[in-house]
Amino acid sequence: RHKFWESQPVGQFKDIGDTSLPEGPIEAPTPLSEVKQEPYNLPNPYEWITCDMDSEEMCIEVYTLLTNNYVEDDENMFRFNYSKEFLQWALRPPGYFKSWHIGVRVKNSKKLVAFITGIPARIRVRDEIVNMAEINFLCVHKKLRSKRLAPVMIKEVTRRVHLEHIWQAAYTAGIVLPTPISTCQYWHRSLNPKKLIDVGFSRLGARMTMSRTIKLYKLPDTTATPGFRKMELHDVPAVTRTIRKYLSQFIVAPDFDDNDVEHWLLPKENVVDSYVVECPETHEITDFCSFYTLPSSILGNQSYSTLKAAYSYYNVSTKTPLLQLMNDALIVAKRKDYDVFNALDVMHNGSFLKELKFGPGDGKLHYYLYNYRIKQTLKASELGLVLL
Ligand code: MYA
Ligand code: JJ1
Repeated sequence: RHKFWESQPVGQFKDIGDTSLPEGPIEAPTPLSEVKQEPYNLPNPYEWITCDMDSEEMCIEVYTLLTNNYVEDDENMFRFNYSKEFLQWALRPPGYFKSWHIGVRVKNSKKLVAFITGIPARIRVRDEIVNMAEINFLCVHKKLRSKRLAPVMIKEVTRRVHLEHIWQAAYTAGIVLPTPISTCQYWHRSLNPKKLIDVGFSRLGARMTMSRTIKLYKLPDTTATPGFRKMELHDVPAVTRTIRKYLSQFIVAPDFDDNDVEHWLLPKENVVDSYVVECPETHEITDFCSFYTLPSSILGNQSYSTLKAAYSYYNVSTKTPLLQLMNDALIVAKRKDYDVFNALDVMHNGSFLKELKFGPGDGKLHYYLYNYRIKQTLKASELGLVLL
């Protein structure tokens, strides 16, 4: 059934429930001298390239490939439309390796036809901090599908990750592969219900009119929490302390330091938005919330071409109730003209989704680890990790 994945060091379906298998690495690190020194062979018309994401031209090529060929919903109505600025941010975190930004192009025409990326991350699994690669943006041009290019790309990124002495990886996918450590549900909170209904993203509920629907999703113009403000550079140490402590309760979570927090959480226009709650008396940072911007192209609609979506990222509440904090996040997203606010049921998100009028979507997201076994499938609420 899974010729490729059955050959890889990942949890296998046949081993589910086998409690005799230990947690941790599935295979030991290969001696570096045994890591293949040359790239894997590609079918003849194609060649490998390393994508220089500092280059505006390269960035445009990658952006164009993904805009036309990346992830769609199950009815092919929407396609993720990551911006160039977003891709540069996502692919150049502290300590990134250019060699992990891998393209495949046609030798003759030089056209970019496939892409896969890795970035380094320290991920804690229970009480072990593991150096991993986060693998994302795997994409093969629509005209080259089902030719078994993806396994070659995955093997090539694995080889280049191994060359940096890293033996584990984390990734997410909308499809079931051998085997998820956890399965999450997407939830959606309408901010602009009329547009969402017009483009087929959502439907008018039973016994609902458009005007009742618009009223249902109305939000205040201003946030409710005293001291709620945009995160600034000087907040980095306090945010790092708050978020580290908060993430320590989850079974799988990133191990963020100040540099990571500066990169991943400092606001970047149209890429990532972050807010802190600064206690008006003590000036302590007590709470934090963030979302990233990932529009989708609307395929074949006469009136609209893009859906502006905010995706819940890391949220921490120590004083402000999470419900109130997230309502304030919805208010700022609405004010910034987002059409919808999306969230997974990870961390404590389950505690506010229904009350804040999120509804379950038709998409699921499966989380995976490469070369690291976890004994039991985790609940979404045990995950403290959000990939882009
Ligand atoms: S998830 C986003 C994936 N991208 C898309 O969905 C965009 C639209 N789709 C496409 O571009 C293509 O359909 C892709 C497959 C490229 C996805 N993850 O070449 P094929 C397996 C892993 O004939 P194609 C993301 O980016 C499939 O089960 N494997 O298929 C995270 C089959 O193997 P097996 C996948 O449709 C990526 C084989 O590929 C996925 O032309 C994490 C078929 O190959 C998938 N999403 O191309 C990658 N889709 O026979 C793993 C299909 O065994 C990283 N397949 O079932 C692993 C860690 C590596 C680093 C390790 C370091 C130590
Ligand atoms: O966005 C998604 N679904 C939407 C649109 C569905 C369109 C028809 N298929 C959805 N809308 C309902 C919203 C409604 C609002 C009012 C309250 C009730 C709900 O359900 C889905 C997620 O649900 N997204 C996708 O399918 C995109 C792919 C998801 C897998 C992502 C893989 C990522 C790879 C990462 O590396």
